[in-house]
Amino acid sequence: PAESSEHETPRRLVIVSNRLPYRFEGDGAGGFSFERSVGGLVTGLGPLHEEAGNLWIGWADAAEGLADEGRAALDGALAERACRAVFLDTKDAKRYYEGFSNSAVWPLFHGFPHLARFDKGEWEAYRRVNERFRDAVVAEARSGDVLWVQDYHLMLLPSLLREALPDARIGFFLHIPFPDYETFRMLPWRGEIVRGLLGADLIGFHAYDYVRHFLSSCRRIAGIENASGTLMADGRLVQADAFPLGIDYERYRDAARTPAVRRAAAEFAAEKGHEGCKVMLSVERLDYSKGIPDRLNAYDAFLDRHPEWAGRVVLVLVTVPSRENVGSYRALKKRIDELVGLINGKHSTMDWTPVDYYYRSLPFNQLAGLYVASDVMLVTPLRDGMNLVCKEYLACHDGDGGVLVLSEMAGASSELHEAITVNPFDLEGLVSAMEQALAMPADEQRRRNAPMQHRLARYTSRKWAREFLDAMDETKRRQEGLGAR
Ligand code: GDG
Repeated sequence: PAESSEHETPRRLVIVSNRLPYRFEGDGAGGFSFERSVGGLVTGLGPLHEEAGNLWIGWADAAEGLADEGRAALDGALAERACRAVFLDTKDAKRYYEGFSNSAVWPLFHGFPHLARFDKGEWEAYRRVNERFRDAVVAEARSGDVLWVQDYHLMLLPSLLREALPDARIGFFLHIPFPDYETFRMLPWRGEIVRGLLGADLIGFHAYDYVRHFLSSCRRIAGIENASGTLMADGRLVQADAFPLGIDYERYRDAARTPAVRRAAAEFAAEKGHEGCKVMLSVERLDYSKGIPDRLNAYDAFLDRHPEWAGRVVLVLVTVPSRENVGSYRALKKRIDELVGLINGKHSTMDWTPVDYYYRSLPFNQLAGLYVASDVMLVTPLRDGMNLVCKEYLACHDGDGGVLVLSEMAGASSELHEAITVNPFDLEGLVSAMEQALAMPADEQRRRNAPMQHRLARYTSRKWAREFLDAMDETKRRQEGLGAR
């Protein structure tokens, strides 16, 4: 009987994340231009947001400096796109985003504690911003809505919402790793974060390892035990579980077959003089978690040891600008610029440059064209919650070869074991992986890719969202069965 009306009238889904799924710019005359944002989160949730009736609430980061009138105009334009903006105080926004989120949580959760800064003022701004988000969500929420909070910027929001809307359906998904207890305990506000998350009914992670880490922190920090991921927090049943995010497989598979993408791939090879070269590709936000210098050092060592590959291989390195106001990102950019310069200076010949380097974001067709044109995809992060680039590459090579070299530190590696797996800290291992990838026979490439492609085609981002939302329904039923809220 509990099944009843739930499946007859779909509930409205309210997605809440740091950023909205659009970038926008004012034209100075009260109008705005919008462009879909780039990033893992939007790739995953975009298709769901586009379904009728759903809503996305996020920070209007480009709205600073807009007067009330401008904000009203922006609100109107966003409403047409099923979005609602949260406006933040400029100083708080900086301390919350560049500060606590990206200078404390991001480095710590990715296992770079030496890069983490724990600043009380930034923590307080993080709390205030989470409260601003609570106010924005409460102003929009209708009874029956599913409130789905996304990611590490908003870890206090589930419990803030729970206080304001005790009966709400609240889900939380973390897109980055949850670190082991020994790392997490370094955070001065670890108790507040754990309790903040426990305001949700369902807490999702990309991988079981992250679930285990979270549960162990609940036990050791808050004294809350669990049975198979079920916890009791303040007398309320909460479930933690793994939901590995997939991609919109058909979109990439089909894009790879369009004339525009085929043309982009062919032009790339011809114009850059890469004909006759094997292409190794890497694409990511410029981020220290992605292992870019380690990969470049390995490529340098590979070229040292394999002069026979001179003029026959090129590494296309696409780094997308990210968090440029955070010091550690600027330092990394400098280091990568230098390394690319060193490698090209050392190995180039008059008609061959070993690293083809881009520091910008590419339009979708060009990105897909690059995937198609590449013989080897190097995805070697030092730590990555999931990583979608490796999945997109395989989808663009549907039914075909192409070699994926994948870090065992990416969440995706637990699903993609037919790839060449590497420890990204092991220079020798990276060099051997490059050798193996460049020499792999075509039939072996296809044999390895087929089962991975099959899995990715089945477990799409839409399926991910559906499973998460079904698990929320299930959690609610169990709560009702217990007579708990
Ligand atoms: C976080 C977690 C997790 C990249 N460059 C361009 C471009 N992209 C698109 C890719 C892909 C997305 O951005 C990147 O997603 P990733 O998953 O690889 O990495 P993060 O941005 O770090 O995402 C990650 C993810 O959240 C989802 O939960 O997997 O672990 O760190 O879709 O295609 N798109 C275009 N031009 C580019 O230059 N158009």
